[in-house]
Amino acid sequence: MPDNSMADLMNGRVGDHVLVNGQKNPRLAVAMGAKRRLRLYNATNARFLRLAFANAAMTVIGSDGGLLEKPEATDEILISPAERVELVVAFDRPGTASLTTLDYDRGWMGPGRPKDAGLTLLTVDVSDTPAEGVPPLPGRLRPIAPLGAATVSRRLVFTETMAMNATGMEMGFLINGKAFDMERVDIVARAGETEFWEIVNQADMDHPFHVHGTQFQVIEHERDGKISKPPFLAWKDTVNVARGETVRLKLRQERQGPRMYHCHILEHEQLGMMGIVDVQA
Ligand SMILES: [Cu+2]
Repeated sequence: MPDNSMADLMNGRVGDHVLVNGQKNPRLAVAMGAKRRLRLYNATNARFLRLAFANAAMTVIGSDGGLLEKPEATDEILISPAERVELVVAFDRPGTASLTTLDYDRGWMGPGRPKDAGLTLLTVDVSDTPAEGVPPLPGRLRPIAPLGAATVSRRLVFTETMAMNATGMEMGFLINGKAFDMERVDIVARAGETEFWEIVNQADMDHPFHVHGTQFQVIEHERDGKISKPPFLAWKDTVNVARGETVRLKLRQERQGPRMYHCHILEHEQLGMMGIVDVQA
């Protein structure tokens, strides 16, 4: 494997191909009218996947933390590195259906921005023999109780730094002005307490924020003064914080002990964008 280039260090290493279960554009055969439950996990290091299904209908049924309250039909989904989404895809038209990528600008720095659009990740051959006994999706999947009032508010500000040193340009990715330190506890939290976290991305590129030990509920996104709410309540442990965006969420840690929160792009985390939360009794 060649060493990371400067573009890899800045953007996170993207690689040359997107594979599905280790294969390049694998094929699946289904009968017309069949439904398939697909659990998508963006296990790439640094590739943002904005996905559509040509010739098939997608319904989101789950997120990072399991089922939603009810199925939600959608035309496209964005999954940042480490995010998951669970779909039911209906193949109602004979012919070829394919999972493809759309363009997404995550604030690529420098030259060499990969072509994100027009990749075919999975091809499905839909026969003209109708499928039999396909059950409808249930209207309700499970209840999700909203996390109640928070007793603590925290603000995490993401920034980037660039400096010249003897060997060239050096990037830094910081949270509240600090690079990660294994010996430093950044946040002390109480087990069982609901907290409000505001993740402010003042950097020039998107950062998928991930926290260990629990699942959170995104309350809202704010960008250019415009506030938007997520289309549905969901449990998540990773959320993309777009450049210039603020994401507000609620979370509760139940298990005691120290653990990490970080940007899920490996190079960003290695270059500083990580902190330690210590959960105490
Ligand atoms: Cu990042």
